[in-house]
Amino acid sequence: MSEIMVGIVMGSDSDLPIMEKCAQALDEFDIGYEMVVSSAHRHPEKTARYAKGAADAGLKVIVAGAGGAAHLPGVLASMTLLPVIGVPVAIEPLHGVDSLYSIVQMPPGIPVATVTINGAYNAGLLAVQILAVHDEKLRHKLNSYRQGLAAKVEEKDCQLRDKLAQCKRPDVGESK
Ligand code: RP5
Repeated sequence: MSEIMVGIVMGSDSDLPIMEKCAQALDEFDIGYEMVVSSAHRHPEKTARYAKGAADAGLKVIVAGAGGAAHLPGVLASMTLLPVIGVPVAIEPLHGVDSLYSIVQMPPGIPVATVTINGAYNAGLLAVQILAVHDEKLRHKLNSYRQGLAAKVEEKDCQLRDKLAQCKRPDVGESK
């Protein structure tokens, strides 16, 4: 089993359907992780304990997702020197705009790298990129991943051209 490098923390188990996408990205690159429920408001002591112990536990990056008054990523970031990536989770009634603003508006001095609303997959990829700074093998994997993205764009371009060619109207003067 891979060494645990990333802590995926979420404010509630109701965030799991979103935060699973972070785990999916990490799985694709064989990065070990743990998933934890903690809460900046409902269990601040646990949140502080986790943040303070994360580096000694061997973690290299924390990905934290929460919805509403989403203070979890910022509170974790205030108590560790590890990079923290925040995922604003969309919940009713403000659909994640509240979470986004709560996470992205950190004061100078305590940064949180914020991804888009429900952007847990990209949070996972960003964690991989951070780990890849000191891991050449991982950089190769990321390069292949990017090449795969480019290949998909080419494929879609071909499909679109084929489709357009099939429904191409006759040129002016060609009919009659
Ligand atoms: C936040 O409150 C959690 O991150 C979750 O997104 C939201 C609702 O939590 P539950 O009421 O579903 O536990 O702290």
